[in-house]
Amino acid sequence: MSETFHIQADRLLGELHELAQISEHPAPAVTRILFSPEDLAARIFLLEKAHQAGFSSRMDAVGNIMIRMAGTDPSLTAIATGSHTDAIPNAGAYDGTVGVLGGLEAMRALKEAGYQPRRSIELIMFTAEEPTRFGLGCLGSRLMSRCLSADEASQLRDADGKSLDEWRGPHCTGALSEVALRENDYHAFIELHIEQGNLLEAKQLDVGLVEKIAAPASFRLRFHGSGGHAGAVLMPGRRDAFLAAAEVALAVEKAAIVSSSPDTVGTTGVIDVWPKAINSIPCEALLEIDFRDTDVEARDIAIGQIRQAADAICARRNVTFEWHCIHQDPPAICSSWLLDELESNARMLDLSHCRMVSRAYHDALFMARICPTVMIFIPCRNGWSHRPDEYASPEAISRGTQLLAETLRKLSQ
Ligand code: HGY
Ligand code: MN
Ligand code: MN
Repeated sequence: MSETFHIQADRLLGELHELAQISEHPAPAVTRILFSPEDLAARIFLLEKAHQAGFSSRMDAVGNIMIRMAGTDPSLTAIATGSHTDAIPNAGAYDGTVGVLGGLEAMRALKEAGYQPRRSIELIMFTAEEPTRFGLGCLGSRLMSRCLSADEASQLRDADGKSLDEWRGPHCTGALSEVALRENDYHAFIELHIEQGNLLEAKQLDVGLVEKIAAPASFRLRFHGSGGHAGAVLMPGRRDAFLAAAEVALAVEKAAIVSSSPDTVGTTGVIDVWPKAINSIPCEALLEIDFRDTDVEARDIAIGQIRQAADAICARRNVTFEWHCIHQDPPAICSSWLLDELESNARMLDLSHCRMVSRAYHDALFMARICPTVMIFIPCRNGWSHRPDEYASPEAISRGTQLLAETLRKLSQ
């Protein structure tokens, strides 16, 4: 294929490396929590690169950043691409950033090749794809797609009780209600992302074309027992809140293992106890549970089993608990015509590929509610992600970016 544009892999890899240094924790770990100094610095980093390339930018009331390569026909809706730059504690350098900086590189390469789109091309850096600050992931894309109302967003509080409005106040202007987009405000949305699994590496394929994004759910459980002196209170009759929580965490694992679907996964990633004293029986305990499947029926049956197990465990232990659903989302089915488009471009670029599911969630899960959406996956070493040794090769990143650029070029003509 004659090169109609040139992806400058060195420039892209250099920027990924530069961005990875903007972190609350020392390299190779990457930590960038919503509206932290590191998150704000990453936003400035991206905007500087975008403005250097001659693109315009705007930011909405929750901090979603839109970077635009203007098209010649303003009556046409834009083609969008994008992902996130925020990162959970002790994460890696490629989750989300490949989609943001790869999208920027795709737009720059097209511009430098003298390409003039009819439809504008818009790169979106979504606010808070990770759930770390408020316990809810995809905050920016949920508000955009109206899966979260402005009122619900305003009620969010972080672990210290600080609200979203307090956090966004110094950095964003406007009402949260203005973030919502209308159906088909975008012609299509394409997200480039590392696979965060090892299928592509195992099959030695260049790219994955995502046809379905798993249905994520998460819950917060608070347990109430009675405390007491670790030495003086004999075992019979104890109401140990932590041990009830511990049994429920094992019930989460069991429900995922016995599920009829091989894609059911359950994780208890957050646990806390009070008063957290070695010689005091825990009177309170907290669990935060992440539970998913590509099959939403199988997921919800398993969640029902966890609920029943929690009722039985707490009744037996004479402990009470509250079950708070943080979110329980349906899966996203990606656009068939966009998948066909990606497939023909992958063939034309001689990229080996397969159609696959995404077990991680992404902003694409919510963009799919408001416009035709698809994802491009690239392989990452051993499928590792959300850990400092997360790694995608320069070749993989460059190939994924090339497919994205070609697809953006074709769709914006
Ligand atoms: O948890 C996820 O699937 C995403 O990485 N936030
Ligand atoms: Mn992630
Ligand atoms: Mn991600």
